[in-house]
Amino acid sequence: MIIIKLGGSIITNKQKPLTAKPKIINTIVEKLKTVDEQYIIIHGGGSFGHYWSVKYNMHTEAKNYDKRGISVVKNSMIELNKIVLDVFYKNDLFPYVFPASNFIDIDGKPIQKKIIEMKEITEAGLIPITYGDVLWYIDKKSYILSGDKIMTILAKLLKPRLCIFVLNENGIYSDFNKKKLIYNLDDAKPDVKIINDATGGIKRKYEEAKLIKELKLKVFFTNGNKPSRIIDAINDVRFEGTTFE
Ligand code: IP8
Repeated sequence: MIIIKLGGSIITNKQKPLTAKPKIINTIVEKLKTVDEQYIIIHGGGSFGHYWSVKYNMHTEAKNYDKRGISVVKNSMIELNKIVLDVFYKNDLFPYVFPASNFIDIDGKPIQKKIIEMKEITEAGLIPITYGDVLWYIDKKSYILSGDKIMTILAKLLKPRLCIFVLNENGIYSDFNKKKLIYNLDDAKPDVKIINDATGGIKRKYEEAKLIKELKLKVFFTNGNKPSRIIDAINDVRFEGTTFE
């Protein structure tokens, strides 16, 4: 099986609050129709969840955040998730929404049997779709759980053949300003200094990818604006993007 994370910057316009990119989502999903393997989708928050979490100063650390902030972040993620779900459904791919609160306990620990349930859902021909969200925590606190972190949580238990981060960039760069692409992350130093959202942007993705690699799993970073690259990664064809294995 494969786990694919659709980054918030590819499915939304990060410069415009609360603006999705349905056309791009659709071109990606059209390509995914050709995939003959089970997969799970995770998506990020982009100009929905991140827009509000930055406004209400909400982070990955569990705290007593503003009630209005908690509500509005959660609502906005439902809104974005619905857009994603509809695109899958309209393409005759059958999404099965699986919010993170289904498989993460109040103490932040993954609930194994619920994660295994996701695998069973894929086996029945449905596509579990989950997303970064605000989660409730002990002592009446809450925190932002990044979709990147969800990737590691699911990968640990499900041991997918591939973990693919779909970005609005070609992959991970050794120099972000010059967009110098790293093809193989094993022998290069990435430029991941830029942190432009509530959960750590590209730095967070890199940190999670390192953890996934330690599990002896294969990670790809690729550009969702060229969805055929996702398919190349799946088919193990030489592709434009970053590999970490
Ligand atoms: O975009 C965080 O998910 P990410 C989503 O995967 C929220 O980091 C609620 C900001």
